[in-house]
Amino acid sequence: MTKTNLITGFLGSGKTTTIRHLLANKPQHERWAVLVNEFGEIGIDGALLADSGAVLKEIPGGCMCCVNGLPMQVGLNMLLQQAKPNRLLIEPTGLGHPKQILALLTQETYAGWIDLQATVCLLDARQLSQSRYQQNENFRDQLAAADIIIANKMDTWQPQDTQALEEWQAQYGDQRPVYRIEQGRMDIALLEQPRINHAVLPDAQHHHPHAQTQGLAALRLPENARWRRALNHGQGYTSCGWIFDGETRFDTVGMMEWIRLAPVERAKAVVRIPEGRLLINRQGQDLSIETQAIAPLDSRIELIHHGEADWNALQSSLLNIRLS
Ligand SMILES: Nc1nc2c(ncn2[C@@H]2O[C@H](COP(=O)(O)OP(=O)(O)OP(=O)(O)O)[C@@H](O)[C@H]2O)c(=O)[nH]1
Ligand SMILES: [Mg+2]
Repeated sequence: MTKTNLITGFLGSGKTTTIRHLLANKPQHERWAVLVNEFGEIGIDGALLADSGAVLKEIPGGCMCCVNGLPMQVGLNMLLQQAKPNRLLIEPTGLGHPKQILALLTQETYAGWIDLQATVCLLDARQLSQSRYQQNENFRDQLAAADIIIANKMDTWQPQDTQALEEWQAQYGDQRPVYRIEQGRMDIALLEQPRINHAVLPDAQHHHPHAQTQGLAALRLPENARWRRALNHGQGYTSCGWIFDGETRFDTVGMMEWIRLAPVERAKAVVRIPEGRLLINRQGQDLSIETQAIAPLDSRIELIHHGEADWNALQSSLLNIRLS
């Protein structure tokens, strides 16, 4: 049986950062796998987790109603049967609703395969006092479905955020533990906690058409194409992602500035630069940048915003920071 944890949390709360931390601290003799589903069509979290020593399966372009279908099950079955991992960590999209995925994991089919342990929900306490998050059904349901709450990004909180967290815990905590951490550094032993919370969640709203979803096809470039873009929308959010061929290189400083200044809520990129690879991850003002000497096979960029953004204008400036 594969011990399995769902790692939930709203967009940019620190799920991938936490999974990277957990993988870096896993028992050496154990094989771990990660199943990651992103809202954006161009998968980037996979690249962020690539060197972490885990067996990785990415399912891009979705929200729960879609991933609960075939791609999710195929990905899950492949991981369980081929990799036979000791532990599986599942990162659903930050805009996902946990009900469907918990229903899938507790299906009879998986009874002999999956030992479902604690569901861990990442929370950025700053979001508790913003009505846009408070009123978001996914944000609330992710917290309601959790066994363990990990309040991340402590370094960024003001006294009113700590107070909002304490108030939230008193009102909705339901005796569940809330741990305060930074940079996803949660105690790995918490994963062993049992799943005890069987909160009855409402069904997710299913009215979010995927007009331009390209699914797995977005991961590949058509023959002879230098780049393509893919859009997704749902739950009041839109995403625009670009994938560029392995020959395309970007100006390093230009790319960092483009990501920093893009007028969107969430931005991620793994791109080829003259020095090798540039990884940029931005949620609001939280920004992390890494460079690595090994060049990536292609370049991927993903932006996510609540409501519409001027993707064409962003695309024009992006195309201008390519090096010839
Ligand atoms: N200041 C600060 N930034 C953090 C912390 N933890 C994560 N971040 C940053 O927050 C951003 C989002 O982190 P991710 O781990 O990618 O978040 P995620 O929940 O996986 O995001 P999605 O998969 O897009 O929903 C990144 O820029 C991280 O570097 C923290 O403790 N403090
Ligand atoms: Mg992530």
